Amino acid sequence: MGKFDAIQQAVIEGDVERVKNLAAGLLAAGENPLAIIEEGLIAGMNVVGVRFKEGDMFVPEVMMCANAMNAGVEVVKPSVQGEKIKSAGVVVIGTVKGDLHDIGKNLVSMILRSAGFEVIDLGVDNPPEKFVAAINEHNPHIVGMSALLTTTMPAMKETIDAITEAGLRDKVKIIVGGAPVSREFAGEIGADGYGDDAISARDVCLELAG
Ligand code: B1M
Repeated sequence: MGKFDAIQQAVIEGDVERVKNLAAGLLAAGENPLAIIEEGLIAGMNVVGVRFKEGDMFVPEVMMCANAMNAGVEVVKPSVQGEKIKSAGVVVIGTVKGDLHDIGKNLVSMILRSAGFEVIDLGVDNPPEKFVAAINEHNPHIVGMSALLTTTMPAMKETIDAITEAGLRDKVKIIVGGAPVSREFAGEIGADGYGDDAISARDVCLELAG
C-alpha cells in the first residue's frame, strides 16, 4: 500500500476529518507538503473526476470531495508557505466569467504564494471588466486566468481583448490554465504563457516575471 493511498481514499469518500488527520500525520512523518498535495489530495480528486465523468458520482458527492480536498490543503498550506520565500512579483488571478470551478485556481494561487508572489485572488466568475479594474488597482506583473469548462474558455479571449482595449496589454504578462485549456489555445488567444498544472504555472510565472 502506497503512503498516499489512505489520504486519496479519504478524499474520494469526502471525509473531511479523516483527510485533515491524515494530512497532519503525513506532515508529522516528514512527507514533502507538495507531494501530499500532488500525490495525495490531487490524485484523489482525479479519481473523483473520472467517476463523475462516468456517472458513478454526482454533484453533491463531488462537492463533498472538493471540500475534503480543500480541508487537506488548508492543513498542508502553512508548511508549503514555509518553503523558500522570495519576492517574485504581483499576480492577479481569477476564474473567468461563467465558471465556478476554483480548486485548481486556489492551488495555483497557493503555489505562487509559496514561490514568493503576492497573489490577488479575484475568486470565481469574473467578467473581463473585473480583471481590467484589478489591473488598474493592483498594477500586477502577471494576470492569470483559469477555466474548467469548454463553454467558458472563450471568456479568456474576451478578457484579453478587454485588457488590450483598455490600453493595458503591454503592462502585464498573461498566463492561462485549467483542464480543457492547451498550450495551442493559449497561443491562439494571445496569452504569454500556459500552465499545465500548479507547478508548471509557477515556473512559467517566474519566467514571465523575470
Ligand atoms: Co464541474 N465539470 N461542473 N464541478 N467538475 C468538470 C470540469 C467536467 C470536466 C466534469 C466532466 O463532465 N467530466 C465538466 C466540464 C466539461 C467540459 O466543459 N468539457 C464539468 C461540468 C460539466 C460542470 C457543470 C456544468 C455540471 C452541471 O452543473 N451540470 C457545473 C458548472 C458550474 C459552473 O462552473 N458554472 C459544474 C460544477 C462543479 C462543482 C460545483 C460540483 C465542482 C466545483 C467545485 C469547486 O471548484 N469549488 C465541480 C468539480 C469538482 C469538477 C471536477 C470533478 C474536478 C475539477 C477539479 O477541481 N479538479 C471536473 C472533472 C475533472 O476535471 N476531472 C469537473 C482538480 C483540480 C486540482 O484540477 O482544476 O484542472 P484543475 O486545476 C489544475 C490544472 O488544470 C491547472 O493547475 C491545477 C492544479 O494542478 N490549472 C491552472 C488550473 N487553473 C490554472 C490556471 C493557470 C495555470 C494552471 O494559470 C493561471
